[in-house]
Amino acid sequence: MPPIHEAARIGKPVQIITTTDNHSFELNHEALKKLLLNEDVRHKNVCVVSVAGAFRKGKSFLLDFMLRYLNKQGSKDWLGPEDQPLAGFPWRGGTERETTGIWAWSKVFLCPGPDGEEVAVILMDTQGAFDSGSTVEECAKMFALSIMNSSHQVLNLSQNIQEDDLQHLQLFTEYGRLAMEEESSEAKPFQSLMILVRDWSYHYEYDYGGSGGSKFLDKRLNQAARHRELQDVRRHITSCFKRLGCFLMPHPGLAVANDQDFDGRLADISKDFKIYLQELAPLLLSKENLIVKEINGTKVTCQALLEYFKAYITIYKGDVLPEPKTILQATAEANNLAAVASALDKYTKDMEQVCGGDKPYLSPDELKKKHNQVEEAAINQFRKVRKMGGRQYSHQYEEKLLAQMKTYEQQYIKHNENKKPFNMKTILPTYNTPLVIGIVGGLIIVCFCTITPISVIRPVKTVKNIADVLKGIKKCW
Ligand SMILES: Nc1nc2c(ncn2[C@@H]2O[C@H](COP(=O)(O)OP(=O)(O)OP(=O)(O)O)[C@@H](O)[C@H]2O)c(=O)[nH]1
Ligand SMILES: [Mg+2]
Repeated sequence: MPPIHEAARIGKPVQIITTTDNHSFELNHEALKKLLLNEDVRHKNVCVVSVAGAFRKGKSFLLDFMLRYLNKQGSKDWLGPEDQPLAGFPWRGGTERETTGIWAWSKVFLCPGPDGEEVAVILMDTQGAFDSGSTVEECAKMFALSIMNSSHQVLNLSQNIQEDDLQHLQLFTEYGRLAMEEESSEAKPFQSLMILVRDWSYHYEYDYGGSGGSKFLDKRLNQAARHRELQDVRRHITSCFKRLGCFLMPHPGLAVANDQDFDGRLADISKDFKIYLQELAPLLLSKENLIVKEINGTKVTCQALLEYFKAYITIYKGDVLPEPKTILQATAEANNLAAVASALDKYTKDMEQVCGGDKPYLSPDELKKKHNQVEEAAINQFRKVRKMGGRQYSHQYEEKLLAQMKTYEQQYIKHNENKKPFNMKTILPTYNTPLVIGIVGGLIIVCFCTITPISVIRPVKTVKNIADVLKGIKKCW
């Protein structure tokens, strides 16, 4: 692994999904929470760029250039100095696989999105497919996890788009497509796929870059396939993605491919590769081309993405590939849970304004009134969000939201009680003043005259206790 230089200063790779010995997956919940629930990003819409494909084909290497682009916010000199080793997601030469599971860069980049809103951009690196240590099923699940959680999927291929590449893509995307069929047969389940062909050597037929890639892909997908099976593969792929593109990348030079001591410096990379890197990065990450993650037509925030990760890992953890119905169910569940989490966030934020730490004491009636308004606003927000699974299904989540807010309400009431002032001048206006004065006076006289038995006087020792007693009396009336 090359030394970590500039990239390490602004983050590090974190493994969010690990693979186990029995080809199952585990979510690194804490790491993902740290990444997605950070206050700066949790409410931002998210764009996830993920690179997947066969192992040992330069995926992590490419992502490290994407990191440079984001770090420099796409400025003219984003590629960096010629002699700087390439760092970030671990990459290396050799035959053995490097990346296992799914990794994300720990820094979420806030970038201007197409509508001018700030978008949280996450880079994701995935385990290479078809290495000798993984089963085809594991590869399918890994790809499905990557594609279901990303908005921009890059499929990294070597040299050409072969028929078996398309078939694998069909296998890997099948479950997502079927899952969405229940919702709307017209809907395309995934957003964007860019097929990135590395070491393209037929530039005399199709030029390097995006426009050559489009023509080539068009030819590959639309050429009259003789067999029905091949036509189905093509139909399937085009029905899965809202945006489908292809990019033809030149060979990076012999040092990159063969030299054991190559450390990623630009000086050792071919001129053409550098030219097309500068075309490729903005195609994925520039303001116009960032794609906000959407599920069922609703934009996904970082906070909501956490729910989707949790839901999808659960269904892909088992020994068998999940039924499409299960995926749909998991998506609907995550979708509703995300809406609950967001409504609860609104509730707590608004309640902080009402009776947070620095807010003055409120009378119980006042607190109740304000709480009800805040609660209603949170429920309205929950109802407004488009949710999967139908009304009846989402009703149970609304109930959960309500129950949670009731629990929080009790905490706010206690918190408010603790703020009850000791000062009589501030207590009095909250009660019926003449009545209070009368009763307090009476009680004091009673105490001092020691007419009342000691057991009654004892609890009325402090002004605070007196206020409590008054409250009790007031309630009785
Ligand atoms: N031929 C060729 N080699 C490349 C290219 N980009 C990077 N490499 C080299 O490919 C090797 C593997 O790079 P990685 O980025 O680790 O590949 P990976 O696909 O992430 O590999 P796994 O993590 O094992 O799946 C390194 O020696 C790179 O120098 C490319 O475009 N063409
Ligand atoms: Mg890798």
